[in-house]
Amino acid sequence: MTEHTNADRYNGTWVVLPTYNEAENLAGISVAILHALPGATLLVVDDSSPDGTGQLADRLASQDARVMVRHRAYKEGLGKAYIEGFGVALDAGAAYVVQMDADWSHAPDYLPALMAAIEDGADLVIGSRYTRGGGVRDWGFGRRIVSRGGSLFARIVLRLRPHDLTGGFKAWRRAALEAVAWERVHSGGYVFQIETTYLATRAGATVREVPIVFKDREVGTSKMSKSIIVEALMVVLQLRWDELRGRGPSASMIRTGHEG
Ligand SMILES: Nc1nc2c(ncn2[C@@H]2O[C@H](COP(=O)(O)OP(=O)(O)OP(=O)(O)O)[C@@H](O)[C@H]2O)c(=O)[nH]1
Ligand SMILES: [Mg+2]
Repeated sequence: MTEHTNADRYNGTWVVLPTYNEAENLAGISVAILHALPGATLLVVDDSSPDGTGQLADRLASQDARVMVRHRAYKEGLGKAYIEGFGVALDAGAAYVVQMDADWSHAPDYLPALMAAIEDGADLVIGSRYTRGGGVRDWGFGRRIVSRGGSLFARIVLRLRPHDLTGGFKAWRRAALEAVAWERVHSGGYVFQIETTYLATRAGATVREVPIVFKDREVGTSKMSKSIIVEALMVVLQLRWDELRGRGPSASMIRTGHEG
């Protein structure tokens, strides 16, 4: 049994944080993330935000060796940013990878709870609004219906167990990330979260939910739109359709061994 100093705790864990115009949130959220997971690496993936988030990230990186930055030339949506960030983390040897939003919707206080479930053997942990103890704050009726309805729809159509399939606060064991058939991902915003949990599940990952209370962004503007919702519904139906016609992802069981 090795002694952990607090500073080493969560060594090998990478937190991938995609940003687009989060200059008002980035400094604070970075401190909070590294306070929650002191030995972790924080990778900011910025799509050339016009508000200077990328330069701010560079400054943070120059002040703290745990912070890294990946600059992307164009805004290509959350999914693409995540795929690139996951690749960087895996190439660097990450044992665990966390994904979360930079707008304080995903409270960094929950990070140790997500990591505890991973350390307990889960391959993928979902910070879940729709499991006992979870919830949402500051959302109107419409947004609640869309989010809950979207999760329920995907859950039924794709026959998945988790209750929150649209949330983006997740922790991955390396083997689970490696098992996802990334070439099948449509890479959109909202639907990316459904697809990755679906693909991990079909690859044999053990998925667990940990309750979180989700807070709406206070700074910046919301990007939710009708077209995003329609895209999500269509993609979910397409995934099931492909499966029924024998064109689903191959059931490559992952062998994690839970060596942890
Ligand atoms: N790199 C990158 N990050 C993005 C992009 N779109 C969104 N993000 C980031 O992804 C995270 C989630 O995006 P949000 O805009 O909060 O999406 P949301 O939570 O569905 O919508 P609201 O919070 O209601 O605006 C935030 O950290 C954003 O800054 C993108 O195209 N590229
Ligand atoms: Mg948000």
